[in-house]
Order: sequence, then structure tokens, then C-alpha cells
Amino acid sequence: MSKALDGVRILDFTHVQSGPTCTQLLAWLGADVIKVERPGGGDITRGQLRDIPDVDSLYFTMLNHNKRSITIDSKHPDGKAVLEELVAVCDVLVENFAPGALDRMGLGWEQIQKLNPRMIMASVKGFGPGPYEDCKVYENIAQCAGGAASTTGFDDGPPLVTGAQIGDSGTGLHLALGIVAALYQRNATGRGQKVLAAMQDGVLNLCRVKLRDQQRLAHGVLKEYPQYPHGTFGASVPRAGNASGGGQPGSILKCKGWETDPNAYIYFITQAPVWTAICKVIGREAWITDPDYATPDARLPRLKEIFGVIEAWTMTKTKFEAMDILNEHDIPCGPILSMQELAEDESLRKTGTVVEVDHPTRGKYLTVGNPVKLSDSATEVTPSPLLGAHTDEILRDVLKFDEARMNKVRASGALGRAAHV
Ligand code: CAO
Repeated sequence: MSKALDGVRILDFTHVQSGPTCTQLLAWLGADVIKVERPGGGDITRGQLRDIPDVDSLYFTMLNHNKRSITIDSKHPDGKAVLEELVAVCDVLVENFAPGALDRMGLGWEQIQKLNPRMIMASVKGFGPGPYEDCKVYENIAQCAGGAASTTGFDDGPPLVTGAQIGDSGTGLHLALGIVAALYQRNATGRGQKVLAAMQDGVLNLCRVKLRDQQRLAHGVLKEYPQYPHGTFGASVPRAGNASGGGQPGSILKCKGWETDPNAYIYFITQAPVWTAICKVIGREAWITDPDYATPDARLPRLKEIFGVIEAWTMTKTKFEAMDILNEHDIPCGPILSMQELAEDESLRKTGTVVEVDHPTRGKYLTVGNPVKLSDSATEVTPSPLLGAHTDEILRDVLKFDEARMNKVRASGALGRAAHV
């Protein structure tokens, strides 16, 4: 079966998480992704958070499926020459080095354009142009600088970071979209272009609703926030705990077993169109017509009391029982699923969202497959490459090196020693 990005060749200079997320997604969509790594250790995550000695970590394997690995010392003259030849035959260069690193390698935008005017050069950086543009950035820094941390957590606690990697993986997703758009535009112009996704910008984009609320504050308090009606609002958007953030109030409520199971909770939304059904399910029919509860506006100052009563009902059910009953009435709700429950979820296995992969040295492990499903471009998840596993193959098949050239560049030390599958 053909793939959406068949024929697109990516020179993947990414490392850690943000860049690799992007190139992994492009590989799943069919691009040939050639991951360039430093001889010796390669991407630093190969050795980070290792669970099995001397085996590529899950951190690395779960972010680098479907890629090929070539080891090149970009600071060695012969290595640099190989890289320049790769630039000439690839469509996209993706990198997420610290600011300035690519220029120091002699592969800045001007040089890239000279080598290949059709090349799209895509970068993740921590910050866009401005006072912090030279800073190195990791996930949680982006969450803090992009507005997520200041708006996450409870009012009486410190700012919180979230487990979802919105700074790294979120920015990788943004970059992938930019690359696909640039490839599309190149069909018309014949020219490459630079694509930049800054992590601060990506996080702020995902926090769009909080910038919405910041501006609403100028016109009065935020009535769906838990601070209303008894708490106080300051100059900036406060942390809203588990309040929904949308037009329909919601909250996380305890379910049967919460005393011992940290995930025995359900998210419950008091969506206005199903208010009558909610009242019937929880046995509060009087609220259907009581003017203090019958309309969304009347309910806003009473949300704490209302969710308390609903919780008294959810505590009599497991989260899955509550889910079944509420869904019968089209009441929007969702169980709090643990990673263990997600790993064992049969339906996620069937759709390929959770996939078992067999790695040559690790053996079998679970990964998250392609979350975006295309009906005419199926994703097969293959293991991440061992360090330098495809060095010879790429020199021979992509750059058309003959045996003599292969031997010469190998002898120069620019490629290090390749691992063998
Ligand atoms: N051969 C030779 N040298 C290589 C090489 C290769 N194949 N690949 C990388 N290097 C060199 C780089 O040229 C750089 O050298 P110089 O500093 O001398 O120019 C060096 O390795 C280190 O690169 P780096 O500065 O990008 O790496 P770091 O570990 O110090 O920083 C990070 C990591 C992530 C903080 C930084 O890369 C960064 O801020 N990136 C942009 C934002 C980003 O993507 N962050 C997400 C990280 S995931 O949480």
C-alpha cells in the first residue's frame, strides 16, 4: 500500500524528544527518515532512563520508530562532506539543536540553500526571536514559559506541570504540520523554506483558552472557575483545579473504591442540554424546575454544591459503571484511566494506538502508535534503529558510494564504528 509521504526523504538531525516526535510522525506517514547521530553514543536518550543494561532505553525506542540511523561526526571534514551530500539529496532537514549549533557545524540556512535550494529546513527552538532566543529549553521550561504551568493546579498550591509532553511532543506536532505545508507549497514554487516551531509558542497555542480567559477577566470574574462566587480573582487567570475550561462546567468526582485506588475517579460534565437527564440519574428531579438550578446561569454560583451531590451518586458506582449509566443518557463523562489500564486496553490495541513492537536487543515492548489514522496510508510501526545500523546502506543506496569511497570515509574515522543488527 502506498503511503502519504512516499518519496519524501528527511535528514533527521533531531535528538531528545521534541524533534524525534516530529520525524517519527513523518516516518509513520511514509517518509524515509535518515537519523544522523554522533558516533559513539548517538542520541543522548539511547542511554537515559535505561531499564535494561546496554539496551536502548524506552525513552529512545518509543520516539524513533521507523527511522534509519547513520553515524556521522559532523565536525570531522570527511563527515561534513558526507552530510553535505545528504543535504543535496534530501527534501527536509529537521533539527532541534541548541540555538547556533547548526551554524557552528557550517550548515546554516545560507549554506543549505546553496547545496539544495529545494531543501526545507525545519527547526524546534525553545523560544522564537526575542530576549530568550539563545536559551536551551526542555519540556517543563516550555510548559512554564508558555503559560501552562501558571494556569494548572489548584488555587492554593504552586504552579504545576502536566504529564502530557505539550512542550516537546506538542511542538513536534506543530513542526510536522509546518513541514507538510512547506512541502505542499514547494510543489508550486519549487523553493524550500525555513520552518520554525518555538516551544513557548506551541505551548501557548495549546493554552489558547487561558489567553481567552485573561481577556474575559477585564469584563468581570470568571463564573465557571471554582473561585466564583466566594474566592478572589487577581490580575491574571488563576489556576482552576479540575474545572472544565469550556462553556459546560465539569469536575473530577470520586467513584467507588477511591479510598484505595488513586484512579477511581470520573470526569463529569453538567452539559446544559442533558440537565434533565442528570437530575433524574442522580435522583434530584426537583432541580429540573427549581429556578435556583434549572438554568446554566443559575447553577454557576452553586457548582460546588451541585458537584458534591453528583459525587455522592458517583461514589456508589465504579468509574466504569458510572460511565455505562451516564452514556445511556448521553451525559458527557470519562473515567480517569491509569497507564496500566491504557496499556491493557483491547480497543486501543485493535486500532494500532497501542502497539507491541519487537526490538532486536530489547525484545517486546509497548509503544504508542500513530495517533492520526489515514484511510489510504496505513501505519506499520517498526523498531527504532540500533546506532549506526544503516550507515553502510545509506552511503551505498542513497549517496551511491562505491566500495573504494566507502572504505576511504570509513578509514577517516568520520563515521565511527557502526553497530550491527
Ligand atoms: N557530530 C558531532 N557533533 C554533534 C553531532 C554529530 N553528529 N550532533 C550534535 N553534535 C554537537 C552539536 O554540534 C553541539 O556542539 P556545539 O555546542 O559545540 O556547537 C553539541 O553536539 C550539543 O548540541 P546541543 O547544544 O543541541 O545539545 P545539549 O545536550 O547541550 O542541549 C537541548 C540539549 C535539548 C537543551 C538543546 O539542544 C536545545 O535547547 N534544543 C532546542 C529546544 C529543544 O528541542 N528542546 C527539547 C528537548 S527535549 O526536552
